[in-house]
Amino acid sequence: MSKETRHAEVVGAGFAGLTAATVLGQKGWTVTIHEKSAELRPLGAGIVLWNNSLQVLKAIGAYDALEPRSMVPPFYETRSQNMTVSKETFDGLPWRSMTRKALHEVLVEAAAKAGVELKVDSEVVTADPSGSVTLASGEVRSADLVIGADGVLSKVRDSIGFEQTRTKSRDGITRLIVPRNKELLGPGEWDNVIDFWNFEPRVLRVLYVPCNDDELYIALMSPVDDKEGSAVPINLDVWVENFPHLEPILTPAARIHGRYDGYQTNVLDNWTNGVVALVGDSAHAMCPALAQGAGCAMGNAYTLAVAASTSTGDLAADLVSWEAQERGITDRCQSRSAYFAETRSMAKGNQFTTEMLETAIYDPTARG
Ligand code: FAD
Ligand code: 3HM
Repeated sequence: MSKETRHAEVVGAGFAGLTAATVLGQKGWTVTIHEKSAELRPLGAGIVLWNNSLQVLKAIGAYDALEPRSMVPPFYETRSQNMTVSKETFDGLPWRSMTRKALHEVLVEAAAKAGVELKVDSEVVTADPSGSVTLASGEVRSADLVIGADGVLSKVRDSIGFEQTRTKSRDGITRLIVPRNKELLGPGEWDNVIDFWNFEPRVLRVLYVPCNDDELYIALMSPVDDKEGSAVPINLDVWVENFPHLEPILTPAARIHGRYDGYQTNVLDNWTNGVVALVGDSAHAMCPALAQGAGCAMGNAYTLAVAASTSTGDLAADLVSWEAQERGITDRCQSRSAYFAETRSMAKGNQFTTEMLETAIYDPTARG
């Protein structure tokens, strides 16, 4: 088949699916994305992106739209029992914070501009390694390439039977967007990301991430077996008792229902089978400590689409080579994030060493 006529079916309009589809569309493929939800919208609240995914956004032409909708906090500060233990700037390495809504909207815009067909209310129930997907409606659609970007509960992955090891952590988090309320918080460096860790009288953590002038992302971490700490809507008494200085942002947080997610790590034996490739949380769900789940999803989606587009012969073999190229850096990111989740050692501060920033520093677009 000539390059111009190649077609991809992409399952899932999250950060991974939208990135892969945009790159393929820009490279002349016809692309259809299937999104099972009735509307295009992101899961979750706020997000931090680093150099790796910011380079991807630049390469696909989506960065300029995101820049004014995001910010660069002056410091990534870590506090233990409200005492500052570190204030990191990563030696000038690019990073930005934003709402997931802003990131999702610029990616949807980029995909539409690249000519991608976006179908909502379109659930894929199975995929076949020879290059087809079956929808919940019963329709079967064929493609040169099928991308399973359908998240941690991937049906593409599970219908094909990829082998995986799933590890659950003892902690989890409730993520919410609330008003900045800076003036109510009193004097302080409230434009910083501030990672507030308490171990006494109980393990509770508030990750404070300003996203823009008006919106603040807060992630409230507690052990899975702490029923009060993990309750949604949040138990205001418990959180204010432990973080009294944060009352102005905890009070509005208690009015939102929210969702508590336990951390988990999924490691697959393979990310590809035939002309089906998995990317994002379907392939490599990870603990969020290094804030790289979406970063790896977008980086790997970009390189996957480039590898498929430059393939002139055996696409299945070229997908295997793509996995070999990206696997090491993603595996190491997964295990480092799992280590931080397990040991809770990010509370010590200064944890973003050069080694821990390996994925953040990586530029997936420099591969060609
Ligand atoms: P998803 O975002 O899950 O998207 C999958 C899409 O597929 C969804 O739209 C879904 O509706 C759709 N879908 C599912 N099944 C089907 C089907 N059968 N048919 C059709 N459509 C389907 N990462 C970062 O980089 N930085 C951070 O700061 C960060 N913070 C995080 C904080 C927490 C608490 C957690 C839990 C994760 C965090 N992550 C972060 C990780 C990041 O959110 C995920 O890795 C990322 O969203 C994965 O994107 P995805 O596109 O693979 O999957
Ligand atoms: C941005 C970010 N960083 C870390 C975590 C975590 O360790 O739970 C969550 C986040 O959203």
